[in-house]
Amino acid sequence: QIRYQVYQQEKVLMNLLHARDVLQGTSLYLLLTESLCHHGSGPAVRDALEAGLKIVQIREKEMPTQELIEHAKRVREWTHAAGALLIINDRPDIALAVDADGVHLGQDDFPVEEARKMLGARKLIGLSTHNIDQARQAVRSGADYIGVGPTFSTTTKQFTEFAGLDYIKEVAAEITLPWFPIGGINAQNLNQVLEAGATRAAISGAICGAEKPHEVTQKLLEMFAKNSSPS
Ligand code: 3NM
Repeated sequence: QIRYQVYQQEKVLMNLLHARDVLQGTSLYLLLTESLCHHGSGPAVRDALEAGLKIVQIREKEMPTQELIEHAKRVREWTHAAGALLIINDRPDIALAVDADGVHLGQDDFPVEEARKMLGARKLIGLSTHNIDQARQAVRSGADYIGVGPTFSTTTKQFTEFAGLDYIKEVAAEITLPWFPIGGINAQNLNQVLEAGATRAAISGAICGAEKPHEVTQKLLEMFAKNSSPS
């Protein structure tokens, strides 16, 4: 019995180390949304994983819960097979149900501290931030990574104000958690994001909506590799 418990604890620790290692070492983060995908979200995410993507967030604001669970289970199989992390937007309960690696929260969702009570140390918690005060607060709250945006204008989410490249520069100067610029980023403007001091980015429309998600993912990964490794 004791040996089994030790084994279970080791497994949890290994998963935790693995998830944090993958997060630390990854540059490109995909937000997967069915309605944005040119050929459906299944082909888009499989294509991107095949090209080397290592983190996928399922972001489905309107999908009914049972459908979302079934969808997340399929993406969980594909991400496992690719050694990639799976994050669920907004829903710690679904992250637990499908054994995802973590949850991504917005400023008005579950507070990080409350989500941590549900998920424990085992799961990653990401938080969207839109200014440096929110970024500092995210660090204090115990988030594992932060989103930093919106960088450029985007139709994927409605915003009235843009944090822009200046916010990236502020974060680059002081935040040591893994952080991902987000909002309207694509292969045409990624270099501006990298020049502002980022080593990572989170992207939805430019990959999901691409005619060839594999090609775009490969191109983005090459651009990151030419820049520098995530630190
Ligand atoms: N969050 P795309 S910007 C979901 O700034 C989301 O927190 C943002 O999609 C933030 O790559 C954004 O298609 C949209 O612009 C990201």
